[in-house]
Amino acid sequence: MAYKVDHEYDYLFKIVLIGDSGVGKSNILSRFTRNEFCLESKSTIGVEFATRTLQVEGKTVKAQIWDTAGQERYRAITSAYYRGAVGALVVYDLTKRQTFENVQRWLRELRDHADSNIVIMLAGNKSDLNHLRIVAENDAQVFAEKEGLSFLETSALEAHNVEKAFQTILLDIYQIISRKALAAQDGAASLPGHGTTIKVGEPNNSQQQQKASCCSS
Ligand SMILES: Nc1nc2c(ncn2[C@@H]2O[C@H](COP(=O)(O)OP(=O)(O)O)[C@@H](O)[C@H]2O)c(=O)[nH]1
Ligand SMILES: [Mg+2]
Repeated sequence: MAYKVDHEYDYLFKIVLIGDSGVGKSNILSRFTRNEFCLESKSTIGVEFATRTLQVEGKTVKAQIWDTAGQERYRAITSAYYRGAVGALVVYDLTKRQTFENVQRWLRELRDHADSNIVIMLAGNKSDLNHLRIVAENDAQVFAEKEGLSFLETSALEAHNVEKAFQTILLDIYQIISRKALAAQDGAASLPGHGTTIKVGEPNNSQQQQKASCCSS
């Protein structure tokens, strides 16, 4: 979803985290939204989404980031997860070749379920484990360029590039929305008496609660 409101933020952007189980999605989320990291692996953390509000090009943007809560293990991510998403971070583990191979599958999933204009970024996580690296940075970079995605290597553990990954996605989304708003204004100017309607994705009507979070138990 991406729509303008009057009060505490200018825009609300839904971003989904996808990728194989164990690649670090939940820790990327907790690093970005709470500056926390969990060493022990927990398959189901129970967070549906977490939010963080930040400035993008002088606008207040609320990023609402959805985590899979373990469904990716069973390949049972529902289309509701993708509904209204304007950004996606596709994560693999650079110490596990299979998680990189599976990125293709996740991109297909996005093509099937998400809006065709969704902004996608590829993240090779666990860059702190360079001595265990299997996926070369250049291979991923070449793949990302071929697929038209932006790309970064991240470490949720060391808080490396996590902020930058989300900032990049949010800026890309913001620029798309600004262009659409401009185009809508131009269109409205040539239609006297018609107001300007900007619709990008769907507004979020469901006020879902955040549940128990990692590291709090
Ligand atoms: N070394 C290292 N371990 C990480 C990193 N991110 C996550 N992990 C570990 O990888 C495991 C899986 O992480 P998790 O966030 O639950 O992955 P998810 O299944 O994709 O949500 C956990 O043991 C984390 O501590 C990272 O950047 N570096
Ligand atoms: Mg998880």
